Amino acid sequence: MFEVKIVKSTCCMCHGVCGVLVHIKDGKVVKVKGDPDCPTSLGYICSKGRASVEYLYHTERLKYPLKRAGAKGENKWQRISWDEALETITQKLSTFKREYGPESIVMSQGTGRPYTTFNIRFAHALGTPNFVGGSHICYFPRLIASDITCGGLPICDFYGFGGVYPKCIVVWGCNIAETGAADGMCGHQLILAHRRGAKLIVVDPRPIPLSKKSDIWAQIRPGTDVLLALGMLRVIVEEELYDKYFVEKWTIGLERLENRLKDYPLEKVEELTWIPEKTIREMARLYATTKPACLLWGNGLDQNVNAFQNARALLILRGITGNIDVPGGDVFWVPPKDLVQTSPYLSWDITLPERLSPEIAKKKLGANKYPLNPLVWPHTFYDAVMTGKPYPVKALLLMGSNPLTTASNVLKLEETLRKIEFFVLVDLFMTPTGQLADFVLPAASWLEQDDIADHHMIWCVLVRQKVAEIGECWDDKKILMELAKRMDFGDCFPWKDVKDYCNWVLKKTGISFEEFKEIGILKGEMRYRKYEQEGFNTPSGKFEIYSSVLEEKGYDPLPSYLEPPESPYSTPEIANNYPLIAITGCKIQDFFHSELRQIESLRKKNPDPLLEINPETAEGLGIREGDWVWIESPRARIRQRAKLTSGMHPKVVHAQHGWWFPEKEPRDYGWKEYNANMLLAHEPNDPIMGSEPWKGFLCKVYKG
Ligand SMILES: Nc1nc2c(c(=O)[nH]1)N[C@H]1C(S)=C(S)[C@@H](COP(=O)(O)OP(=O)(O)OC[C@H]3O[C@@H](n4cnc5c(=O)[nH]c(N)nc54)[C@H](O)[C@@H]3O)O[C@H]1N2
Ligand SMILES: Nc1nc2c(c(=O)[nH]1)N[C@H]1C(S)=C(S)[C@@H](COP(=O)(O)OP(=O)(O)OC[C@H]3O[C@@H](n4cnc5c(=O)[nH]c(N)nc54)[C@H](O)[C@@H]3O)O[C@H]1N2
Ligand code: SF4
Ligand SMILES: [Mo]
Repeated sequence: MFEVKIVKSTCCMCHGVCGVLVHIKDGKVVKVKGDPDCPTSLGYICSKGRASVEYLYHTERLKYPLKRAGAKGENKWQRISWDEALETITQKLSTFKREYGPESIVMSQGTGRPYTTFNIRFAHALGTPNFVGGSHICYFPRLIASDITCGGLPICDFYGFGGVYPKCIVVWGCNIAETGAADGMCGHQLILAHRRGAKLIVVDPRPIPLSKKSDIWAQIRPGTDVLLALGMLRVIVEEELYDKYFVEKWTIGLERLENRLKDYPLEKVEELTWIPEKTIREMARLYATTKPACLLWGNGLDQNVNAFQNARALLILRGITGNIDVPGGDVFWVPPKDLVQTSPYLSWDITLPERLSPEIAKKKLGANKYPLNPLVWPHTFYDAVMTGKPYPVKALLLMGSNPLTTASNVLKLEETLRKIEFFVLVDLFMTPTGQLADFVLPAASWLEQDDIADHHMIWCVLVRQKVAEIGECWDDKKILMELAKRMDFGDCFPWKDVKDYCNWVLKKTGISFEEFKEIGILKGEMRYRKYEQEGFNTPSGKFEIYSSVLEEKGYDPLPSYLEPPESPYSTPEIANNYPLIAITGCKIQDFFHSELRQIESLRKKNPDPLLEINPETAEGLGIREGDWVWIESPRARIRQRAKLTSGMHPKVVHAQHGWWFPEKEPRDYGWKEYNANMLLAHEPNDPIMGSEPWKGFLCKVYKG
């Protein structure tokens, strides 16, 4: 009989925020359970976390480096050693750098991962300003709007450090109570906060578990959130429900906002948002008069032409009600002291001149297009590869993304990936995107990594421990370190190995990584109302209702509304033929974007892609539960199975994203026939961030 050894770690089957106990028997991981002592998750674990063991030992994992042996996309591969892979990649990249400049090499990744800062560091060290990603449709509209409005990202204070819990919670375009975790928070905390008796307001076009429990559910027309927020602001200002002391002392621009609000009478807001005026008034009063209140926001706000102004309006709601940085409100976390979380090479803003030569920073692809977006807008990258303008783009180093199934304009992307001269992908599995690569390198899963998990800089860091090794899979951090050493910038990665790096992060705290493994967590010491000592980190030092940064960049300094570019109001002639409004890619618990389709326990529960549709709408179209249906947008059509969903708005449907079929014959794994991303438009988009209307475009549905 072997003893079961239990190791404390932090799950990372999603963004990773849950403390877990990894059970090891006879040198093998046998179970992963929630850790009740972990304060971020309190024992919570979701279906993905439980499936970690299946994921770790999955037979289809990539286990050694692969080099393309046939034509691109032909699915012929040759096994090679790490040495050969790294040597060839180094030679290729060095040649491009020398002959075409570092800007000819593009770095990219998908969603945020534990190695994100390493990746950006690599880009800086290499000297390329071109880091391509989906920042514009995820998180960054909220992050950058927060930076310029109040100098940081406010996050719900569910933990009671200040002796108070939220008494009113607004959940706006965010479903983490169901999906599990996002943006540094575990959804379980939201459920607990609600159980403590807080009032609950939900703004979501779909019925979600929390909308059923809410005091008010605003079933909004997709893409009109900024209007609803302006309506609420109008009530709050008119009825003088705002925090007069805070507004007077710590904000600028209320008068100008008052003027702007005149353009948004509640009848107009009601007509366009589909939320009755009475409900808007109730929401505004409940939120503004129940203190403290916090507001949790999500992807439902990021993916439309109003993304940036949505975020601005929701920040102003928090600001004028005096809920910023107060116990139980929306706070700026204080991360643990003395932890080296960043370095001169680690910054979201890869174009900061002191980090990159100003000459080359100016060469960022589309530099003037969306100056507040630190990343390159993907479509500018596709154009550069296809046309060779403004300069030749030769290589793509893509870590952890499957954009053929998660991005938009995917047929153009496919051409781009075929055309680019050199394409390296790092992933755990072969994917549709991987099919087009020249090299595919095998990455380690979270159970094969040592790390200090920093969760978007919240109030603590947690330990992640390496407990397994699969084939020749490498931690992404190690891959970048080793590649940097072979290129000419090893000095920017001055660590012997990943453990050495972990010790470097902890150095100033006085504890070693070995000691940290025992402790498991380091906490920051929370302080509230920090602005009273430090002001807000904005040009005026105040909370900027009227944004000086937006004014300077030539954008609207106050929230304003754009009608979705494809809607019953803006394009009635298209709506005649495409009468329904589609939202896409609302996350489900069992999958992470395009991932985990090959994990049997999870796939069994979700064998096919689903379209959520109101039962009466379905009946009118002759569609029954489980029928295969066509979903057609003005751009393409795909097939999914109907899931009749009572409570869904009769005019709105939801199509799942990220679908491909690992079990189908490569080469294409069926990604063009079933995935909602085929339907998307990428233009017109948000003027500030380039956010695209993936939630809220026109479609029709019929039996197929
Ligand atoms: N229609 C529609 N599309 C959407 C969305 C939507 O709402 N609607 N949501 C969007 C959002 S919010 C995002 S963030 C993007 C995400 O887009 P992606 O990041 O492209 O999504 P994933 O499917 O998670 O792809 C990640 C790939 O990385 C691999 N991977 C996982 N972990 C690791 C790791 O540790 N190291 C390495 N090297 N590889 C790893 C996985 O196997 C997978 O193949 O999708 C977007 N796509
Ligand atoms: N299980 C699981 N967890 C995940 C992920 C995953 O793929 N799977 N992905 C991770 C990532 S990268 C991210 S960014 C987060 C995202 O997590 P969330 O922020 O929860 O994002 P979504 O599920 O895309 O959308 C949230 C809600 O917005 C609603 N919504 C859609 N359109 C609108 C609209 O126009 N207005 C409003 N008010 N609401 C709207 C949807 O109905 C949905 O319920 O989740 C992370 N966590
Ligand atoms: S929510 Fe995320 S971190 Fe938590 S158990 Fe699920 S996959 Fe793991
Ligand atoms: Mo995301």
